[in-house]
Amino acid sequence: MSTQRSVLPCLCLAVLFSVTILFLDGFDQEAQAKQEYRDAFFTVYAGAVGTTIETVPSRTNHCGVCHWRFNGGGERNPYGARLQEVLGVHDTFEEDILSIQSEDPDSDGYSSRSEIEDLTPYTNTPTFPGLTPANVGNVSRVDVAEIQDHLVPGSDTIPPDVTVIKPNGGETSPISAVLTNTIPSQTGWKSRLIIIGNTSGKVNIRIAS
Ligand SMILES: [Ca+2]
Repeated sequence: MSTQRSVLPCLCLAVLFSVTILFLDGFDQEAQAKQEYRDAFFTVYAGAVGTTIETVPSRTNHCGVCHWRFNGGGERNPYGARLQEVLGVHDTFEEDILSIQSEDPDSDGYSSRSEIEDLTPYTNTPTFPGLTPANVGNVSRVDVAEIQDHLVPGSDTIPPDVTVIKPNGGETSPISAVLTNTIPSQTGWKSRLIIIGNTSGKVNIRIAS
């Protein structure tokens, strides 16, 4: 009896140890796989490295392209969920990623490729292909203020400051005359009426100044 009592705890510990090893091994494999997906994404979209969709001060080298939780793991956002559906379908992860880039999984009106690669005419791209103002409340482990301007492609909302150099007042010039402007962006703008004309007529242009 004494032998049985001493062997049983040993067996239990051995089983627990084996299960723990298997669990940790599985965890390591999952983490490695996710790192490979991340590496593949930023290989395909190398221009996005260093931008908000790749790293932010509150969570460097984050996993927010695919996961609600910016440190990775857990439920995926719409882009991550869609990518998960095609992972392994093609020969490489890069091809899996490219295969869905024309889709719009977060339904914000912009394809994932546009959100990630169209740097003009937008001023806030790359944007997250799986996040929108409507669902950004689901993210965690990140300072939302650092990402909220990079959810949907958009243009600069600060009107330009326009200085008209030619003509600069009173004189006439051909309608086809080219205005030379300096256009730094700043706040506190207002509209100004500028009249450009020749002997056959004139064109009124209202611009911001
Ligand atoms: Ca989108």
